[in-house]
Amino acid sequence: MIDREPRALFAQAKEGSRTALARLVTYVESGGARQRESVALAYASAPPYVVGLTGPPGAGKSTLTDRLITTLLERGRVGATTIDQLGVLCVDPSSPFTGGAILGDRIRMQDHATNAAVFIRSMATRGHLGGLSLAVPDALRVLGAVGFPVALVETVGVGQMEVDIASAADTTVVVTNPGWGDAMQANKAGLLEVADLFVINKADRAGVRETRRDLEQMLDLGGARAWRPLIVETVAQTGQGTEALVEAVEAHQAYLASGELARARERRARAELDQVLALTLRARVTTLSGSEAYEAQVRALLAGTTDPYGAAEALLSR
Ligand SMILES: Nc1nc2c(ncn2[C@@H]2O[C@H](COP(=O)(O)OP(=O)(O)O)[C@@H](O)[C@H]2O)c(=O)[nH]1
Ligand SMILES: [Mg+2]
Repeated sequence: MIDREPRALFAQAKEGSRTALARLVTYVESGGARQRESVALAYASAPPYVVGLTGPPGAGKSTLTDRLITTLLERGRVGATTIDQLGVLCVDPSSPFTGGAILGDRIRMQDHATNAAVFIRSMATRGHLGGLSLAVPDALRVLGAVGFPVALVETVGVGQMEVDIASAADTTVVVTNPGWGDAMQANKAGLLEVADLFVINKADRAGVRETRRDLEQMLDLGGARAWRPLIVETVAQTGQGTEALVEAVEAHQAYLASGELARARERRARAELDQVLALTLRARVTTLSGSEAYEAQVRALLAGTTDPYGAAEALLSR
């Protein structure tokens, strides 16, 4: 019997119940009291190490994720982190329900779907407060709390939201293809900034050297920084380069271990708190503006007995 209460679900999920885990992820997606309770329980445990993959549709993210799952489980570790099970979130911000892109991803990862060591979950917008940009980090914390040491997040698309979600990872992998130089210019601001690693996937095609050169040039233009993103060539279809990608993840993880991981997580904690604060305040405004007290302030404004600032202060101090 699968429980409905978050606390019991966490206990079941820790014992290996994927149904219980799936229900917890549904709770954090859907909002409401169960979401609040699930999130509170999840944040009491350490987060997993998160590797995010982003890049344009068709770049090969899902195929590469599929390869990464195999390689990571075979190796059984990434850096100092032991991997006995792996959580994978496939995120599609543009889709209000489980749509075509994610269906394709699931088919590509189907071999792993029956593997007890792998939990694969699609997430799409459910329209609750904050939507996916909060639900994804919350779901990652749920994975951490039930014992997943490492999680992968694949986001579909290249909009700002996709970039935000993928870059909320400890290691962000931007997946490109040969000949992507021009598109890269267009996305420069968003993707260059968030990339810890670049993958030139479909390296079986022409133009790899030029793309690498373009990427190197853009990194040069970015000036000196503590971590210079590594560029890895892969052929996800055959698995070529997957080991090299895992080694690049390990190199970045080793760099983070010097204290940067804690600083990056602090930055993300602040950003998430800001986001929740803003959403909570906006929700409060919506509630207030439907209230009788609000109508009283409107009448006072029209009567000239208050001003908008005084009216707002009066409403907020209630
Ligand atoms: N030639 C070639 N095709 C690839 C490679 N990796 C993926 N593909 C193909 O590219 C298409 C899109 O891959 P998919 O993983 O769904 O891309 P996503 O949208 O980024 O998740 C599929 O038809 C894959 O078979 C590769 O390394 N070389
Ligand atoms: Mg995909």
